[in-house]
Amino acid sequence: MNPTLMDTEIAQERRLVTEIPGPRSQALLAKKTEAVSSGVGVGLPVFIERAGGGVLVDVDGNHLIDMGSGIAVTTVGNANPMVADAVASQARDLTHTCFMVTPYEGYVDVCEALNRLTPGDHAKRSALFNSGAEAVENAVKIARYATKRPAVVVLEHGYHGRTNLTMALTAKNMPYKEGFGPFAPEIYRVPMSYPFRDGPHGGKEVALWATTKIDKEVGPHNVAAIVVEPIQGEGGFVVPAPGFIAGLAEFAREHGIVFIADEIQSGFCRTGDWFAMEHEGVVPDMITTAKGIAGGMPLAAVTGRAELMDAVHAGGLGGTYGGNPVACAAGLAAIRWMEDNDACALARTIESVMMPRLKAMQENFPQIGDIRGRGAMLAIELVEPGTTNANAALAAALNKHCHSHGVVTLTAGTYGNVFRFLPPLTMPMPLLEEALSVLESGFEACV
Ligand code: PLZ
Repeated sequence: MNPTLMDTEIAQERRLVTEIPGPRSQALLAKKTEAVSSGVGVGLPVFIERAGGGVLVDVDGNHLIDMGSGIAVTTVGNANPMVADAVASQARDLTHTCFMVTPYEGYVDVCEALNRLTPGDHAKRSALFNSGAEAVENAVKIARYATKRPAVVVLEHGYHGRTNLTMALTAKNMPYKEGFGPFAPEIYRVPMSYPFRDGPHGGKEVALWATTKIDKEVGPHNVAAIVVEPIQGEGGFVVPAPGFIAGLAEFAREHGIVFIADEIQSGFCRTGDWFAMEHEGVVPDMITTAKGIAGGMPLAAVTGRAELMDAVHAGGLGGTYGGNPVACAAGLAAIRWMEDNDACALARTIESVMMPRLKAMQENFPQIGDIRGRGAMLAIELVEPGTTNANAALAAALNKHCHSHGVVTLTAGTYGNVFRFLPPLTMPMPLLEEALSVLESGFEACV
């Protein structure tokens, strides 16, 4: 492995020195309960102090294997030294001006990098924001402005954020939407290709169901944008069947609808390509990015066709912190790291180690109904053997087992029965193997 990948002083091992959570984490959890809104939950209540490579170190000194990257954020590794140096140096020079008041070069450099790296060789422009949800909101604003149309089409199982508009775009009620309505109007949800659950119906056929619904129930001339995740994130790493994304994109093109790829979770080398859309052979009109873009600093973007991005009146887009100089410096460093270290190849190596292990587990444990994803964005869907009936209880039990054995794992999916893997690309292979062994012992213990 390239030595820069392992540029951390943290011992790359799973080491449990207390129960999980340990006494100091438990004390902090009690403090959290008193200070933090209970609406903000935590998946695994160990308080983290340091992290790097493939390891999170908690306040009790436990070393945990990180199979989540803070939900696909620390793709270049946590506290990546290139990112940390760029952040420190930028923070000493300048922390903020507000780009809309007096600009600075880092913002422009991030936009140039995005215009260069995102799919398509057409003229592009970008605008920067703070969070994924904010990027999606702005993509919709721009599409509505440019098309002068109100409607937005999204997919079953999709996730786009927690703000009012993006909650409306998000499919799943609990925990994202319950009690938080009323939601923004003019959002229409159409079928998503879900190969594990679609029986004989292929991507083109499901795309036809979706476009027919738009045709009959919305009217394509009313639709500003179709927003899709090329691989769904929170929805359970659903990889649509071939032809589905292309079918929707073709329909969008025919009807002057802006085709928006939400690559907030799947982007920046996560799937073994810079962007998951490349695998579909589709060039979106607009793409939203966040998470992996800046190694943990809050940065998000909309990148799109110049004529769309330049349609909005000056002053129509912005925000106090969007494209903050420190976040931009982190983004540029993270992008440089991904280019220097061939991050896409690292993601593919992770897939090549994980896939055979997961397939071998499936032989022994028929509760694994489906294995899917690409690169370092992989998941297993858990079912009652021989059926597609969701087994959310097993997902929860496995998650608990992994947590108590020092592996930070995440679940996902509309039915809560998907176990997903998002390791940082700096994960040492022996640790990856060990995390899989813990999972395997979880199956042995739980089924
Ligand atoms: N679009 C595709 O995956 C964020 C959500 C975690 P923000 N996914 C993690 C949670 O429970 O809040 C996400 C995404 C896709 C948009 C978003 C929203 O990004 O940065 O969380 O706003």
